[in-house]
Amino acid sequence: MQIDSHDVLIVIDVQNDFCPGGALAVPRGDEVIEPIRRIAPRFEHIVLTQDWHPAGHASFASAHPGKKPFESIELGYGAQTLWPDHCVQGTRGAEFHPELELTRAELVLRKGFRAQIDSYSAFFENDRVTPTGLAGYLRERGLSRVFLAGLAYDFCVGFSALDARKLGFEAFVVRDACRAIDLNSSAAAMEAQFAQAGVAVIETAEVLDAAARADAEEGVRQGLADAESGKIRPARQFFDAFEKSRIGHQ
Ligand code: VGL
Ligand code: ZN
Repeated sequence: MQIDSHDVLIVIDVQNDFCPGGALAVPRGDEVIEPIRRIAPRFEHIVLTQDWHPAGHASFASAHPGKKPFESIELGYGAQTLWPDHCVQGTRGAEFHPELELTRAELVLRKGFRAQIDSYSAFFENDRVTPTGLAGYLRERGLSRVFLAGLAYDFCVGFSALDARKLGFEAFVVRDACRAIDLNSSAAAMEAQFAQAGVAVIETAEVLDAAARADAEEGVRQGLADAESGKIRPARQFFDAFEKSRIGHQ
């Protein structure tokens, strides 16, 4: 696998509320930051998503009297899990984790801003028909392979990967750069769907190995080009010159 200019790293929802101490903390959610920062330099293109709800959002248990977080209800578009209030627009909880520091990101895509519809996927809201605009953005820029990392593996990362496949993108989930909520075995259920949809599950090491190989190949190519243009002398030439000088001195 080679990472090239058609690839984009999409970092999903690495926000304070999904990290330890946050309103909807994903267990060990902050552990995604280090691997994401390690792979990020390998990508020419980076997109961040930001869960971005108005106060009183329909996915909040607090908006439904008598309901508690992690219960499920029926909304106009089907079943919806209810969550604690989280990622409310303009709050500290909705901000990116301060250590993420991906200042190179080219797009910050906000989702979940419609009061009556939740949006797990970065491509479609939970009614499964309202687009976020991301597919058009990627297509217009010629970005055809998406690499996904962040929070949560079994919700926003997972649904984004499945939708990417539906929309004709190649999709790779970088598993060790994600953490799961794992509500009612949702992580295993999501992995079964990955297999069906053709979502590849990979590890950061595979991204880094691919990039290291590409760097080494580029180094060799550059070395040969420099030798050919006379910019550097290949080792063989030095060796021959050395041998000659030795013979001359015998
Ligand atoms: C998410 C639940 C509610 C996520 C967002 O980012 O996975 N999960 N809102
Ligand atoms: Zn949310």
